Amino acid sequence: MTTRAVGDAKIAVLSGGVGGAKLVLGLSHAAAPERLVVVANTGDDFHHLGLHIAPDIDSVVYAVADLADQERGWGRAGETWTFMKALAGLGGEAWFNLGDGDLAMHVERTRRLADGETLTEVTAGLCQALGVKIRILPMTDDQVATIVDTPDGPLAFQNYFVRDRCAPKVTGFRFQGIADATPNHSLMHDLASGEIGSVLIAPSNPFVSVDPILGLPGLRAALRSVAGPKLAVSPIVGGEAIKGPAAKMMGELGVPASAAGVARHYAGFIDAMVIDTVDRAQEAEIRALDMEVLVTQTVMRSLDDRKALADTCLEFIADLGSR
Ligand code: FO1
Repeated sequence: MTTRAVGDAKIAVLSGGVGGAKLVLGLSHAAAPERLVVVANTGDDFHHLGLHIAPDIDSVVYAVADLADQERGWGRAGETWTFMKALAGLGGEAWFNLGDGDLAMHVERTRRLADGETLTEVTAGLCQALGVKIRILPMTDDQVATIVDTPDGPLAFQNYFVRDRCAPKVTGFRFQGIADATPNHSLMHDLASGEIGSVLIAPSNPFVSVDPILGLPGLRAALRSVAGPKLAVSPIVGGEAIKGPAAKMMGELGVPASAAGVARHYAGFIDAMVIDTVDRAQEAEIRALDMEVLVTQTVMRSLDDRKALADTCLEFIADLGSR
């Protein structure tokens, strides 16, 4: 096994959709493409209208390809909705919005999968077509489906998230198929050969975006054994999620919706947290979990914010690695 200096080695970035995609875009400006190995959650993937939809992969790909709709946080900018309107007019299932340009992504992904390519190969092909140079890997090529448990029974993730607008109370999560799934082969190869020098958990939902990745058999241990720093950027700022239901979920699960609550969730796996300046008061509580803490501006409104947070994370990784 070769072990490179942390400052040169690859970084495994664990990411969900919206928040994670913003940081990945910043990182794509701040680091050489060959240093980044983005591992995208596929627990949100589902089959809909005969298509394989992979929302978190696409959010990251669109962000880096500069195609993302910044307002919505998902799908493409400048979309048209002819297909959706026609589908609704036929009385079809129109609760999940597929823009015309976005639709092409799902049609092409589904075709390639049916032709026998793995999701890793399909994603690499789509990235190449869109000029994305960093490696974006699905967490697994196998099917894993996030199930949201509620007092009224289980819900498939997109039914909970989009159809029911995250309204049902959450009592827990399950990741169907995870016990039989194999973590991404290319990632496992890089981990086994010592190519990965650090692990960065993007500001994504800990329960439904990051836990499915860490729950894949053997992956948590393989990531934990990376020699360099393991850190997370808190997706909770001032008690709220920047976007999405993370804070609501934490409240319903009886976990404090705070940066410290996120740190506690990852305790024993990570060595350091990046938290926002508004959460400075939680620094001591997080340090008591045996973690280093970096307090900085983490809210990414502009491209400059994304690049600045990426630069800060890279400097923190180099600093932690040199101690
Ligand atoms: N999110 C919504 O809130 N409403 C939608 O209609 C919707 C459509 C959609 C289509 C493609 C895609 O890649 C993502 C889409 N999302 C939509 C977002 C998606 O449900 C979430 O980003 C993730 O699954 C949570 O990370």
